[in-house]
Amino acid sequence: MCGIVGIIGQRDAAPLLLDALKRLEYRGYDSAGLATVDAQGAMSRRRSAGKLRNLERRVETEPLVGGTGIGHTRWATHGAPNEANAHPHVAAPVAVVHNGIIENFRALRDRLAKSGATLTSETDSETIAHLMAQRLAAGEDVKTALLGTIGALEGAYALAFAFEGQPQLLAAARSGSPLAIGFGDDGVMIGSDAIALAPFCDKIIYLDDGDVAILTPTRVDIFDQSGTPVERPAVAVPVQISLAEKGNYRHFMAKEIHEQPEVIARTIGHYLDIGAATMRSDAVPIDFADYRRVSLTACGTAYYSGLVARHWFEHLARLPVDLDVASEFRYRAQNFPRDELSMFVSQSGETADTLASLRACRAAGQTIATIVNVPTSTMARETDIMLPTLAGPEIGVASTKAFTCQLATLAAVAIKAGLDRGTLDEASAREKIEALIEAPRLVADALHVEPQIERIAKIVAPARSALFIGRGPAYGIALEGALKLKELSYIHAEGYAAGELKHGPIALVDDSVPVVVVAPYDDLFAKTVSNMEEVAARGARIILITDARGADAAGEAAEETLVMPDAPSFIHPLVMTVPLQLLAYHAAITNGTDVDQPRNLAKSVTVE
Ligand code: HGA
Repeated sequence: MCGIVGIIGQRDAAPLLLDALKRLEYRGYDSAGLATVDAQGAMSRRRSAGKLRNLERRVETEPLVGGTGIGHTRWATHGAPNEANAHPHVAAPVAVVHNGIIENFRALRDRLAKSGATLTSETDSETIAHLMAQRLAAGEDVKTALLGTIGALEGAYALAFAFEGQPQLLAAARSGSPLAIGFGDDGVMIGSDAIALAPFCDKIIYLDDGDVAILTPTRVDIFDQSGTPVERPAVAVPVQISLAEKGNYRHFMAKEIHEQPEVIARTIGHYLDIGAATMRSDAVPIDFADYRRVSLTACGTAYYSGLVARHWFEHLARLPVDLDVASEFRYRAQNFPRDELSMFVSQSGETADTLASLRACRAAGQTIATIVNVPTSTMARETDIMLPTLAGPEIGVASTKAFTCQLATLAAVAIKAGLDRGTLDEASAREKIEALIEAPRLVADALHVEPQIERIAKIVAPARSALFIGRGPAYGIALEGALKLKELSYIHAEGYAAGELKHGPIALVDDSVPVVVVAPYDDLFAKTVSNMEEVAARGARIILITDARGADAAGEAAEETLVMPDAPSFIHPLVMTVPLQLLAYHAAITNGTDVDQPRNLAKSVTVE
């Protein structure tokens, strides 16, 4: 959340900064701003509320000169998303852009106000510019001032600074929120992630937590918290990152939904020897026989992958799973015994709560395994065992292909756990592996229901409220379906365990509430159908998502039935996810909402 860029180059910085910000807009898009410093040292700033294109227009009419500059695209945490709160914040001679939350900002604001500073925004971030400016005014050099400033901050930050009067200088710091420095033909750059820097840089350095950096055109000096110089390795920018384009699709989300057969296949190929239908022995370097239970922690969509995976681990490996959302788990983590296995799931590998949970488990002496889509991310670097999802860059804010790749990875890991623990014999493991190998083909088949879903989306789109129900592995999928619909179309949607409906939410049901029933033909099918009948009896408009056998056995209650390809029950969650993604997508199109950048949301949630 919040995208940060900076550059010291030969050409005008503004177009490059805007270009890099476009690649970061998925991290926040409620306002944006730039500050540049020209060759004489004069600083200018442009900021705009709303999307980045507003800033672009502003810069077209009021151009910015200067080869050095910083930029920001914001997802507001403190203060409304208006121009005054947009970054960069300036306290002469300092301009700063910030990603994160300064938790002690009230105390800092009070202190600054008492010392005569005039704060012009409601943000926590502006305090950083003033703290830095006061230290420089007191005669400190930039490095000392920066170390002193961050010493006063509590919370999380990635920071980039530019300085009036210093056209060849930028500074940066990170704690909690990610930050990278890149080197390219256009100069030296700062960026929140490799995606921002990919077109400009071949090599990047990731700052570690606590690092500060001083950048000039010819050198980058990095120091740890104590001011001691440190070296951080330069890594090549992953090539696939530069491929983050929409292609012929109208939205990134549509492209990402349709990419699923390919990226699931790629992910499965990492864990399974497809030809031999066996596990790749080195892909999951965990011996699950060593553990009596595991914890599984994630946020949002990734948490729902955990909900499905808990079912797999408990059924295939008889391994109890303590599943929690990371924002709760991080405050429980200290209660877990040493020598246990903690697993984390995150698309970006930067999710603040999940990262904090990971660190709490590490401090508690646990072994850490992380399922992550960005192999260069902080979580990927801090984990003991990295279990990659190979979904490629996911730009649409609502997660689609990352989710199904998380499911594919967790399915493979659960099979491994069953083998390790002797709860899954070779023949049963082979059956599961063969099922998983079928997933890309069946997901591709599932995409063929799109024309029918476009029509059904017109039933759902006008609704004020919708319910999604499922049981067993389909419960997590129902929750994910409800989350997708609310994220994209702003329709209130509740996901519920089908058996829970009668304990409350059934009170919501009338003929204005579509109820989406996720019921593949499995052991729990008949139970879910009973729950479907209960809502049908109360007038609900039912959309049943099932397969051919389910459609035959379901009776007449559903107004619409979406028939998914027949699939082995193990991979039902992967197949059943597709129509829910398409339903949310087409409901959003019908309602005219912004599919790739839904209101109030941002990707890569780097604040608590
Ligand atoms: N707290 C700052 C930055 C917000 C942020 O990093 N969001 O992800 C603000 O509200 O401007």
